[in-house]
Amino acid sequence: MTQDELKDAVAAAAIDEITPWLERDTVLGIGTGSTANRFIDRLARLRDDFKGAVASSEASAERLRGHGIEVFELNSVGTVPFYIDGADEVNAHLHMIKGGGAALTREKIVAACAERFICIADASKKVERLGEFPLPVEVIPMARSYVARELVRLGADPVYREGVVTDNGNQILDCFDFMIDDPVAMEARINAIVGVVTNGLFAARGADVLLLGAESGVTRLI
Ligand code: ABF
Repeated sequence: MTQDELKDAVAAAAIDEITPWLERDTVLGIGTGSTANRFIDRLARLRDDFKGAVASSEASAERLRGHGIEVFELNSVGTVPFYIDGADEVNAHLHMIKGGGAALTREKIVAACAERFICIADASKKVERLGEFPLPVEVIPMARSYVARELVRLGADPVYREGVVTDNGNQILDCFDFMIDDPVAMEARINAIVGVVTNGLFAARGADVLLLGAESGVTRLI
């Protein structure tokens, strides 16, 4: 199977996971990226079975609307029963690195408001230790150099993602050569640097369910 077929398989598994719980007033939290896009495309077939969605990026919001799915502001919704999103890396504790698509802050906000976070990923994303994928950190533009120096003190090699402005008008530093032994502690430590909006470690609030696609089929990990 190709990586795209694996992404499609986990998107289908996520549809099966949520379908029994959909009600007319259900608003779903929807993530960003190519795996989430496949989920959105499949969700379109169920659009009359639920109320709508909150999206973690403008790109996903546009895709949802394109399928006739109503998109709501998170502030008008409160909590969502499910947040379905991909990841760049995920470990056995269902801690993740996310934000390769620069949507990490909105993803973390919607995840915080979700009763259940369903992570959908192909097997290439599963790792023993987080950090091979460069950890993204969203920063307030005027703080970029200061935050970069603080990240060096933590052992990272931060690189400015040039030309990228987040949906919140901020910038991204990607931390290379930064293997992470304690994701919960490191998430808090980076977030405590003045000028950091958030970082791509999703550990304090990890996933509740991981649907992992491999040649042998989709495995459900909790
Ligand atoms: C989002 O999309 C991100 O947090 C992560 O960066 C990315 C995963 O993308 P893909 O599904 O395209 O691999 O979920």
